[in-house]
Amino acid sequence: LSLEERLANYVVEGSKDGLIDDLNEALKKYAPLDIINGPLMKGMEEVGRLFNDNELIVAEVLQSAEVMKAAVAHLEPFMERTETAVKGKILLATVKGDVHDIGKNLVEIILSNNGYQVVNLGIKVPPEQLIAAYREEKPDAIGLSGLLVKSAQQMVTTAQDLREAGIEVPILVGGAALTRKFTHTRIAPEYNGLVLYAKDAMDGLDLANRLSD
Ligand code: B1M
Repeated sequence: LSLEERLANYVVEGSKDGLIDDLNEALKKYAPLDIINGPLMKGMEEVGRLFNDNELIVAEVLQSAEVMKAAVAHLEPFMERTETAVKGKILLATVKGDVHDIGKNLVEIILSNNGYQVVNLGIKVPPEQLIAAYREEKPDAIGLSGLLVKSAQQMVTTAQDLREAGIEVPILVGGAALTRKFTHTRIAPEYNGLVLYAKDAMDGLDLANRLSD
């Protein structure tokens, strides 16, 4: 197998045997983020497909998630970072009812490596908790992640609750269940501030930079 195929396979098989050596090998050729977005994401997509076809059980998907997390943790120190002063503070959360956090944590890494102070509230964060954290932290923006279809609807509810609490800072939304269209037609109308859709973590950084400029 090629190096790229092996990297995808670690994720699919949920195995860490040899992972670090191959990641180090890949770092000679690719930027850390390209390793994540390329072979590792390809593996995760395959996991999603197998899971969907009932060829994997949740416990196995969890193993795959562990491999992905270990890989991201290994690659993180090699990522580019800017030593600029804090560009802004961002509150980050996976929405209520949703446990998926690999994408959100990637967003945290990218933002914090690029001059943002990130307050990561974790997973299954209900609107009340977000509102309380907003009042305490006074962030410049709020980032919401969600991968389940029901999480897209939960973002609509969350936007409504934030609006009712008088919050108007920009909201950045992302995650597999979401589309730009859903963001603009369903979430944005429920909120008094900007609602921006990010297709991936780098896109999230671009949007945050545009807001802070
Ligand atoms: Co789940 N899961 N899962 N899962 N899981 C999906 C999402 C699913 C599509 C798999 C499938 O069936 N094909 C499916 C959703 C179906 C649907 O709603 N339509 C699904 C399901 C059904 C479930 C359960 C319900 C299964 C069950 O229990 N029967 C359950 C849900 C529990 C719950 O949330 N209440 C569940 C559980 C799990 C695990 C715990 C086993 C594990 C998560 C572990 C963890 O996160 N700690 C897991 C995993 C790993 C997946 C898949 C396979 C991979 C997700 C992932 O980590 N991708 C996923 C299938 C898939 O996506 N192919 C699947 C890698 C990650 C880097 O990508 O998070 O998409 P992602 O992030 C991307 C972008 O989306 C974006 O940037 C990242 C790339 O740079 N992004 C943002 C994300 N958030 C952003 C926020 C931003 C900006 C960009 O700004 C704020």
